[in-house]
Order: sequence, then structure tokens, then C-alpha cells
Amino acid sequence: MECGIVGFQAVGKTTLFKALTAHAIEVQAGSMAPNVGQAEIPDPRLDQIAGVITTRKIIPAKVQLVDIPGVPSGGGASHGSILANIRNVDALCHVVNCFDGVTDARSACQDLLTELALSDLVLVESSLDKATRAARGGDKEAAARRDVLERCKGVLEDEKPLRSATWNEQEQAILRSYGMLSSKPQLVVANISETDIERTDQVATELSEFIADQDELIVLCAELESQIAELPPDDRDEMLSSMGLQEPAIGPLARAINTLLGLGAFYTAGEKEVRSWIIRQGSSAPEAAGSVHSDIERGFIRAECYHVDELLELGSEKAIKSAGKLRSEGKQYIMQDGDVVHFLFNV
Ligand SMILES: Nc1nc2c(ncn2[C@@H]2O[C@H](COP(=O)(O)OP(=O)(O)OP(=O)(O)O)[C@@H](O)[C@H]2O)c(=O)[nH]1
Ligand SMILES: [Mg+2]
Repeated sequence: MECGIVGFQAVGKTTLFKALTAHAIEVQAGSMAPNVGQAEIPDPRLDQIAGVITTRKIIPAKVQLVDIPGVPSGGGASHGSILANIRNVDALCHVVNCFDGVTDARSACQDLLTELALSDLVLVESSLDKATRAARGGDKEAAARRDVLERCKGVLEDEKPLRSATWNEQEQAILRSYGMLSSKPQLVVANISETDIERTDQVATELSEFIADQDELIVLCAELESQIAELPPDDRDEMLSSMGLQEPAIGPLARAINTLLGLGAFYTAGEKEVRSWIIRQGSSAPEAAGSVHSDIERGFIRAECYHVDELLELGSEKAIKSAGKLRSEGKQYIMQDGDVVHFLFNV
């Protein structure tokens, strides 16, 4: 699962990508190829667990990002290839330029959404004929595609994004197979100028009425985030506290991207390391085990778990055991957000 950083040209996407990936990836200025990298997902629960369970290392999970070249407004030769890049990602982090003024940002935000929806409409129209013909020949799968495409057409002609409609799992899989742009979950990042940092809340209010209800809005200054990410940890803490901040804005952004992708976290904790792991929400215990190691999934016996809040409340794993709060979960167990797990396995 990966999230695309998308938007019009020169809105600060690569600047934000550099901040999120802590400058670990070399990016080519003006390249037409996407930059691919991972962002750490800072998680306050990791420190909380390590406060109770003595450990040598804390390892946060990471989320996969693709920094896609800007969509040229008004078309152009590269337009198609850039949209094709966007079709391949699972969710969109839509960056809007607010450092040149908030009024323009509102319409720019709408313009990009319109552009994505129009491109979907073109795709729907070209695919509908093919699916209809195949369905007439008795192809059941094509009939399902035709039905989804017909519904898509209706939604898009009403000038709505595809994600505003409700789709069952099978329909969602069809939308994904076409890479429908407006069906992808998205959040909006308003990239403000350094001088507007103190106006962050105000900008959020000004923009919020233009953002669809279901979309999250994060206001930050990408340039500043990028500079903060380059500082050594001590200087970073000093800079943040001088600004009255607990953590850089990319922290909540990375967590929001993870949620947007439909992912959640569970934890393993021991002397060696306290670590968070990313899984699809609704994953079973063996699937979660598989994200740690395929052997643990293969030889899965059971998962001993408790919730991180119980650890904080009771103060130790021993106390959790004596209080009867250590659960023994089998293969059918669906992982819950905040589970701390010991997997028992045999290979
Ligand atoms: N003042 C200010 N300038 C910014 C900010 N973020 C980006 N810029 C400037 O905007 C320009 C483009 O930044 P990039 O991060 O390369 O933008 P991009 O969206 O990746 O651009 P393309 O990939 O070419 O579409 C650079 O000159 C940045 O310095 C910001 O938060 N404040
Ligand atoms: Mg760029």
C-alpha cells in the first residue's frame, strides 16, 4: 500500500516528500520520474510502552510514499503519464499551494479534483463499450464491470468524485483495477508560507468549507518542515519548543496517511526492541504474524495479547498476567488497534 503525493506543479510536493523521508532519498530536480521513499510514522505509544518495558531499541513503522511530478494545469504532453502514475497509488496526499495566497488555493484545490474526475470520465466512457460488448457475450465478470462503469458515469456526470458514492467490496476492487483517480481516499495538505505559521488555524477555517466533509485537512509549511527534518535531534527539539510545538507537523500527517490507506498498528515489545507494525485494518492474528515474519504466520499457534492502555494502567506485563488481562487469541482473532502481542509459533 502506498500514498501518492500529488498536486499541481511547484506546490511543494517534493519539499514535503523530503521532510517526510527525513532527506534520506536523493531527489532529482525537474525529473519526470516519481520519487519513492518511506516515512517513519512517529507513534507516541511506542515511547509509552518503552517507559514500562525496558528495551534497547524503539522502532517505528514506516509508510510507503510516492512523490509524483506536478499535474500541468491545462494539459500538455506529460499530462497523461503523470495521471497514469497517480492511478497506481492507493491513496492521495493532495498538496495545495497556500504560500502564494489562500484565495487561489481554494480554486486550485477544486480544479485538481475536477481534473481527476474528468480523466475518470474519459476512462469510463472508453471502457464502458468494451465491457458492454463482452457482457453481451455472456461474460459475467464483464457484466459486473459494466454495471460499475455505468454507475461511475452517473456519479461523474453529476460532477461528484467516485469516492462520494458507496461501493461494496467487489465494486471497490473493480474501481481499483481501473485505477479510478477520484475513487481514491484523499487528504489535503495546505502548504502555507513561513510567515503564516501563526495563522495556521485561521487558514484551516478559511479552507475547510471547500474541502469535502470526508476529507481531512492538514495545514503546514513544507519548507519549514523540511528544514526541521534536517536538524540534529537536539536542535530539532529546541526549535520545536521555541515554537511551542510538541512534534513537527509531518508526525500527524504520517499517521493520517497511514489511516487513509486503511492501515493500523500493533506492537511487539521486549528487551531487544519495542516496535510497531503496520497491518491492514481487519487483519487476522496469523496475517499480523506474517508481517513480522512469514515463518511466524506459517507456524502460528496463538497470540498472547493485551492492550497498550492496560499496560500503562497496570505498569508491567506481570501485573497484566496476574490481573487476568493477558488474552490468548487463536487464528480467527481480528487484530485490534493498540494490541501488544507475543506470537507463539512452531516451524
Ligand atoms: N515560501 C515557500 N515556498 C515553498 C514552500 N514549499 C515549497 N516552496 C517552493 O516552491 C518551489 C517548488 O517546490 P517543490 O517542492 O519542488 O514543488 P513540487 O510540487 O515538487 O514541484 P513539481 O514536482 O515541479 O510539480 C520551490 O522553489 C520551493 O522552495 C513553502 O512552504 N513556502
Ligand atoms: Mg516535485
